[in-house]
Amino acid sequence: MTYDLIVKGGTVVSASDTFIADVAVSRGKVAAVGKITECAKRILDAHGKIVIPGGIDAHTHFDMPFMGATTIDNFATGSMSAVFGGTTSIVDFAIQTKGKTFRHALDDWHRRAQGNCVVDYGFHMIVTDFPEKQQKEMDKLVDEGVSSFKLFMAYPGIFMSDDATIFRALQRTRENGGMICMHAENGSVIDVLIAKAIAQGKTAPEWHALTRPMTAEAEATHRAIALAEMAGVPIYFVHLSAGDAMEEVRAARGRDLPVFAETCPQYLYLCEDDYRRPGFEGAQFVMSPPLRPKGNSERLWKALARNDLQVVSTDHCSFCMKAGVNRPGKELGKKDFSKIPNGAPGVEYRLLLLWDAVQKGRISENRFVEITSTTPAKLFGLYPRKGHLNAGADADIVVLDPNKSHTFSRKNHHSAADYNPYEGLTVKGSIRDVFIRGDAMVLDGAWVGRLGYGQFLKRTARV
Ligand code: DUC
Ligand code: ZN
Ligand code: ZN
Repeated sequence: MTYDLIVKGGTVVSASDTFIADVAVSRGKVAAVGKITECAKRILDAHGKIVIPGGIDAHTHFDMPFMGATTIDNFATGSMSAVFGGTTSIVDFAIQTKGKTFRHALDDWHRRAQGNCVVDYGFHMIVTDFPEKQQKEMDKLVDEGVSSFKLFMAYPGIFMSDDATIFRALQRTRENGGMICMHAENGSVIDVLIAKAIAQGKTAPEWHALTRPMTAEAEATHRAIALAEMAGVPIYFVHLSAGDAMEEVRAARGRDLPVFAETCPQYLYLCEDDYRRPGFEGAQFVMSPPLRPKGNSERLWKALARNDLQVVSTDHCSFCMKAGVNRPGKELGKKDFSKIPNGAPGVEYRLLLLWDAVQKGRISENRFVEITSTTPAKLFGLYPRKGHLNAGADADIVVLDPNKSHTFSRKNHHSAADYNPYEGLTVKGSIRDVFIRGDAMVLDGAWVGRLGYGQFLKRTARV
């Protein structure tokens, strides 16, 4: 037997175990894990290195039009950024245009991704309109592998759905096995607070945070849990930022409700003070929900360790600070924080930021794999194809060098964004090699892959 690849002698970390082993790959799949004595076309030495399943980022926005701007990262640059950060699969958000079908949006997003995306990709569908005919279309999408749907309780007039619409969508997933992903912030209250702040001349970036209080997130989280409970279905909260919202999730899970939530590295590593950086620099961090006051992140770290939060995704949504040709940037909101396009880059930094948390003893190495790969695979219909390195899984393999440091900077990241939210931060750990379905994309930190290599992931419905 000659394998295509053996990753030799690394410390293999799974969601449950850590052990030294060889990983053999044949025809794009993990063929065996253990002491492997057979030959291979390629042997990669991984002694002293960490070998993990490729990261799965269940929350990216590549090529996203929003608030009068479009993200600088399309599926080519966004996925390059992902793969250099050890993420081998993403689930991005297609956006339904009001009055149009899901199909229309899906075709559009397939066009954006196909031939460009390096990593394997699936889609969630952002629901902006949900009349009777869309309900039937929702069932079809689930059958086609687009099995999750994002609804917004924020952004009135753009994305926001009322409670009746949310409840109808939740009820439908009881029939079709889809999962509702919720952006939980009370958008109506936030709009009142924004209007008041602007009328009082409070226009600087920090007012983005001050007009989107924690309670607005906690209230919406509580309400959405109640709606899901009445519909009798699971619910998943995206980009949970506030400790108070986390407590709502925790309480619901304590009542054995199928409630799940992700947080994002920005809510763990940055805080509200970052909005007060000199000049307009704070605009880098304008995203929704906003960064929270110092001390909040400690609550999220504890919740992650306790499994009150289950996933860390990034909400990568990379608007540039400076405008480019035909491409407005965050400067749109120089005189009014509410016009700053919401979002920041993140897909490339997630694994190393969280590996740093392993070094600091915040989470175990197994929990690190669980929240970055195994659980997102399970919740979003990618398991057992992805999310682990047992025989039969896709050979999405990341080799991490735990002894080499990495300094985050816009000068070395692969996103096209003109800033890095973690500029200058050094962590212990570096992504050395990345394979997707057995093919090398990054070797020794250098690009060896092919643009457009990524395949569409037809995801399964909930079981
Ligand atoms: N939040 C952001 O910051 N950007 C895109 C959409 C969202 O919900
Ligand atoms: Zn959102
Ligand atoms: Zn998002």
